[in-house]
Amino acid sequence: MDAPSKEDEILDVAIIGAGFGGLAMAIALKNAGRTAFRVFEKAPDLGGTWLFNRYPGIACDVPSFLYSFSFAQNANWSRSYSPGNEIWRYMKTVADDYSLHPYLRFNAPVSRTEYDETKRLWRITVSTSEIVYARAVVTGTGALHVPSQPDIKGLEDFANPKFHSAEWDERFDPCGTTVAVIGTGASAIQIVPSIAGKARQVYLFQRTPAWIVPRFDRSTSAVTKTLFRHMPLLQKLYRAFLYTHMELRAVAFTVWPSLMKRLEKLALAYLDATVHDPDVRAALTPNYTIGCKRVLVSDDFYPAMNRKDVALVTAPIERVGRDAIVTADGMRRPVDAIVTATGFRVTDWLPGVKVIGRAGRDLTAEWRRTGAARAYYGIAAEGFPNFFMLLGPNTGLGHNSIIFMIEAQTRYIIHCLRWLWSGDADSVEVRADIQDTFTKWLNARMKRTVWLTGCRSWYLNPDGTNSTIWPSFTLSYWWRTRAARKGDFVLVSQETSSRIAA
Ligand code: N01
Repeated sequence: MDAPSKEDEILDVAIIGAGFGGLAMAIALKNAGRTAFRVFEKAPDLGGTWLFNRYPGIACDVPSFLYSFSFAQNANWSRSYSPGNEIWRYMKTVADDYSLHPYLRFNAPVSRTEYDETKRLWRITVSTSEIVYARAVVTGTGALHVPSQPDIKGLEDFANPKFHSAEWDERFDPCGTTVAVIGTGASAIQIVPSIAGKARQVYLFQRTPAWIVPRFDRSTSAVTKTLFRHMPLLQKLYRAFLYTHMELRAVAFTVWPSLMKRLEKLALAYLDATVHDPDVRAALTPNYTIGCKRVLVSDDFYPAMNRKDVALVTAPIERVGRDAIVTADGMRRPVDAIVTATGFRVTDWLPGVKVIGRAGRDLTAEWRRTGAARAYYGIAAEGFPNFFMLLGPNTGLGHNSIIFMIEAQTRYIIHCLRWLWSGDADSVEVRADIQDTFTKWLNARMKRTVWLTGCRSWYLNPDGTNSTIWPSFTLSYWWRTRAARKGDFVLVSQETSSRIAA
């Protein structure tokens, strides 16, 4: 049971991506007693976001005791918000504990997956020419990994080191240098305090100020670790407390954004108490509803802004010279390195993978044409049988741990796959009318949320619609996806060879 199938067999499931999603799916398959699956990962190792993002100061903005699998809890988190490298090592340990390595294929980018309606199989192109067949495909490609580079005149010709936050050049030593950081999102506010004091000068180029609340990060005491190791129930209770605490925020995010005013007051009080210079304080004060962009958590970003060797630049960047940045006010600042902490191409779904479903339909091309990615609970799309997504459209979160969503999705997908395994069907595809009804509900629900209160954010498509965030409580997502309903799908069996609504 524990050995994977031979390479030339038809796979039960091909998983794309070995981040949190891909690992969770692999474990769910193993738990279901399936072994004929593979995880195809383009990188040389597992970890996804936590493999790629290696910049100084990286940590998750969700507490570690919650940002981890419910079934693989770790009593040894070093801090409430443990560093990125520790999260990556946790993922490696989970993969070891569940003996996933025989199922993982690294340096194996999937470039295309096409549904063969006659064979009812997915034909998957790995690298450029290897072909693999699978009955089902599950994508765990994540959203936050294709760097979004700013379109700034001259940036290409900058002669000194320059790199995106997610492509941190580990050979670069900031000591004694002048570093420009462009952007003030979650990545930038971790990078700036980490290099401040080492660099001779840091210039932080801000386009829009972020709402920032204190993180209250602290190291986990030896006593806590011992208690959690010996009393796992206690750790579960703590996790439940963290979950509930974060989940309650969904009331303000998704039902009554006006409740955000209280959080705004707290954030402003924190800004006032921490940043000394009134001009810098004013420049760091956002003018949109808190939560509209991701709320950032940090204990050391505002204190770093008090340093003499850290300067906030709010004048728009006009151009980059060979060794300097020139702003619209005519100022030229010579810099030794530029870090573009400018986010990710979040709304370019399934980057690098062409997904061709029934009748030659191209999933991402359709999404681009309609202006927004849509899928049933972000998991299944009409026209794409036996194809499932982890963290697909509208399943991102602004208020809680994404791993909760991943676990709900793997459970749902296993439900659907069981119809294939039991012989009830050879193909399973969400019904078009069910997906439409869901999309209408989602759009109506979204209107009430804080994400549509008027700001520019990576949550939104160019037309201002939101196809990234789940517009409600995670508890409601869990409840709605606790079991897949056959009635929501078209199940096709080989015997009849006809498409029948179950
Ligand atoms: O990216 P972002 P990020 N000129 O898109 C600015 C997760 N994450 O990598 O706001 C000048 O948030 C842009 O300005 P504006 C987390 O979910 C988590 O920081 O568009 N500036 C913005 O300030 C997070 O939300 C963690 O006006 C330009 C910044 O760049 C998500 O990843 C750590 C510009 C981009 O901010 C993305 O975070 C890291 C331009 N041309 C990431 N273009 C943790 O868990 C963009 N900007 C800790």
